[in-house]
Amino acid sequence: MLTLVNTNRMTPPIAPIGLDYLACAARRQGETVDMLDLCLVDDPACSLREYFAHSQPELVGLSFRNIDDCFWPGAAWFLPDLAGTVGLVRALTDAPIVLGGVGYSIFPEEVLVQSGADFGIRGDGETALVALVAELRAERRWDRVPGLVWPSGTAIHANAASWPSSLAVPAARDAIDNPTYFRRGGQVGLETKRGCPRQCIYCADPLAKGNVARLRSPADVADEAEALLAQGVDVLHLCDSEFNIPAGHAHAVCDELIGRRLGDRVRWYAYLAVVPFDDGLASRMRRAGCAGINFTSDAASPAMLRTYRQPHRREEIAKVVHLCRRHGIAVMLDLLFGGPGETPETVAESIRFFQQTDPNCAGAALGIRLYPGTEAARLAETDGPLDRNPGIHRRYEGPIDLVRPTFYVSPALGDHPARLVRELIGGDPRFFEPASDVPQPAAADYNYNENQRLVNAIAQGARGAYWDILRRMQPG
Ligand code: B12
Repeated sequence: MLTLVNTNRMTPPIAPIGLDYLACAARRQGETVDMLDLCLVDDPACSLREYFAHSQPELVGLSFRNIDDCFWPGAAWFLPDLAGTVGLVRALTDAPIVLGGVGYSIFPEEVLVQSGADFGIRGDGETALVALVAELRAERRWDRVPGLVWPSGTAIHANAASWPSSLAVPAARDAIDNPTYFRRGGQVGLETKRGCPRQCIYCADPLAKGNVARLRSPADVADEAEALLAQGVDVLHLCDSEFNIPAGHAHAVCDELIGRRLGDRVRWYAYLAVVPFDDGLASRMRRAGCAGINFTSDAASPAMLRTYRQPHRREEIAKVVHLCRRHGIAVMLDLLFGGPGETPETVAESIRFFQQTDPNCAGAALGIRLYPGTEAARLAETDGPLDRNPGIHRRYEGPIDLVRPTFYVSPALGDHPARLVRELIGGDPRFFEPASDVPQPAAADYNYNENQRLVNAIAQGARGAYWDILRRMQPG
């Protein structure tokens, strides 16, 4: 018997869809699976004690979705909480403990060591978890478990990441309490693919999901939407890095949803790259139920678009906004201020351009969360070693440790970069502006970590992507 534990307690709560898939896949292989969802209980330690007083699983799997909130100046870090949960589980059961999830997969060795777990699985969990259970029962050949990371003596061994090229993800979605997540979280996730081939210099997705898009069959995606609909969940958020990469698959998924008349029964939101996007895709997405798109636009200054390695030109940003408006799709543009080479002039240039294109809203994030091995981390070092780099923003002392939330803001933005960006936005209500240069309690920002405004709005019936809920609450 296997016990899966969701450790993510952030609010508004996001359904742990990875665990939904894992439990369903393991049950199909004949395993008995218990689910312990610490997000939906009042006292996690008490729930763990009660559970292990009566259950003796062979393996306990903990999911670790977010290692931090990726949001400056929030910079909340969740590894100490995970280590606490591992310690408590260890005290309550002799079963080995395995970790998984995106937060784990970005830093597989560091999180394994610092949390004290026995194993980790980097990448997809469906096949790997069942393979681990099989090895625990038989020869214990850890080298045969995809993505497995494990300590042996003073060394850490790591198999190649578990990124199977053919995706057979179960579509039942019946292992977690999706209706409660819908009621408290306002939308529930659904994947059409995994992995991202784009080159954005700052992104962690290729580290956790691989840099090849691995596609699900459109029929499976539609089956899953129907399974969620049958549970009363009719607002979805796609969990693809970018829905339109590759575009052919996006068209095929939309056709399947339209063919099953799901477009009339569900509303959904997605992240998209600015290119490729055209009238045909916008129209299909709308007919398939798409209510809103968040585009990874990053900047409108040509210099910063080049730095971020975005393949689009700013004219294409204006085009996608226009197409969304024409087809009645709400549109958010995501901006990332403060990358290497950013100056007050490039910030002003981007803001002016976004104001002219007139999206429903624009998220003005400030500061790049640096991940090891990314081009952003390498470029940041051109301002000097990270320990003495004037662009580094962090809330911890001592040597630079990228496992902890560590951000880069171009030093050319001065000592108060958030104030500068806010002044340039000039109170335009379409922007979610950087909160402040220091964290504020109950800040009215668009960090979805402990966002009480969102929690309240959802409790009062708001549904949809969080940006869509928040922008409807913006003054003006
Ligand atoms: C969609 C999405 C959102 C949507 C979620 C919508 C929804 N209803 O689900 C929204 C916009 C709400 C959102 C919010 C946030 N997100 Co987000 N999100 C994503 C995205 C694109 C997909 C996540 C997902 O569900 N994937 C699909 C599931 C099936 O995959 P999975 O969870 O990884 O599970 C698989 C494996 O990891 C593994 N696995 C999972 N658990 C376990 C457990 C065990 C034991 C094992 C063995 C394996 C295993 O097996 C699963 C199946 O193969 C990812 C990036 C990405 N491409 O993954 C970012 C991502 C996870 N988010 C991120 C962040 C930071 C956040 C926020 C904190 C941002 C903020 N400050 O507001 C919030 C947190 C919200 C919350 N309550 O947790 C970061 C996390 C990085 C980090 N440093 O930790 C990511 C990686 C984006 C990024 N590149 O920076 N997010």
